[in-house]
Amino acid sequence: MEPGTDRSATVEPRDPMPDGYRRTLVRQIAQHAHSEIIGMQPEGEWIACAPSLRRKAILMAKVQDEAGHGLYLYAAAETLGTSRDDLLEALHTGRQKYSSIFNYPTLTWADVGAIGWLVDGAAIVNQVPLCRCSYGPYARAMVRICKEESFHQRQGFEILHTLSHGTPEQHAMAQDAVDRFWWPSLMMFGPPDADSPNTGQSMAWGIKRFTNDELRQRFVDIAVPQAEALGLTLPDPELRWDEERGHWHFGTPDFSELAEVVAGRGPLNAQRLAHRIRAHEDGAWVREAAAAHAAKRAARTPGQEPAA
Ligand code: BYC
Repeated sequence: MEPGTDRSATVEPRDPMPDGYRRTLVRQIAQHAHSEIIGMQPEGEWIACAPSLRRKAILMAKVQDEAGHGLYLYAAAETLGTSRDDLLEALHTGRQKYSSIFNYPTLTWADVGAIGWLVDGAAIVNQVPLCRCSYGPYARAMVRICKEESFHQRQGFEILHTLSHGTPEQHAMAQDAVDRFWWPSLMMFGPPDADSPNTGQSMAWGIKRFTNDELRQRFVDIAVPQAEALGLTLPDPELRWDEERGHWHFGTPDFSELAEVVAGRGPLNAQRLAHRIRAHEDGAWVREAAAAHAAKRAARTPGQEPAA
């Protein structure tokens, strides 16, 4: 049966599946995994400068969660017959992408709040439907990830709420962060439906459950009242309640900027990738030690093959 035809059944790793379905899943899950680990960088930079011990502990836990999400997702991609080494090689050589949002700088502490509120908020809207994705291992990974993302979103909201209700300088800092992260957050949902080459087939296969524009609208509808609760404004002069549609009308993101960032020409693309490659090289000794340890254990356990 073609994947996605029976909405209640999942496709499992050993089931037969069309090559294109497998390729699309590897592309999307790998891109998702890469986003999680590259996404550790913009916030990780603020761990040492967090304004209190409590904030530091919370941020460390969040950044560590992102590493965990990367792990679940690489493991899900591996069930499709690819290897972690191949996926990382594809990231490091630019053959596979990661989310555009992580190519923007985090200039102030308020940016950590804006990432939690807007970026994790957008991620939740995108990822909750993926819990019902037709590929079982991806859907199951998303369930746990979404639970953790909710905590991330709340902590971002709380940082911004505190700043927004603090001194005038703190309020201005929160507003500036939201002004910079609003449009890039809307771009996380991808190009408009009319220019999205993959959406139609991915929806037919039950990988995506909603289009890019549908999810973008859902995100705006959730964010507008939350911005009001924060005492902050969103930088879109076109924003207005559309009585007829029952949705917030919003302006068009600059999709040429999204195309530039996705093509590798965003503000920090080169820096993010260079940092990732350096971290991978610095971690070589850990991978070697882990492999040697596994081989030693396997040699001691009769019937078990040493790890490659
Ligand atoms: N950035 O046909 P389309 C997180 C690419 S991490 C970069 O609509 P599709 C978090 C797209 O790949 C959040 N590239 O594609 C972590 C395609 O190129 P290729 C990450 C983008 O796949 C740490 C081309 O443009 N979430 O939560 O149907 C801290 C045409 O697009 C982007 C996921 O990865 C973009 N924004 O739909 C905090 C979710 N948009 O591959 C938070 C899973 C589009 O054909 N992914 N492209 O050369 C998805 O849901 C889908 O892949 C997308 C794109 C909606 C992103």
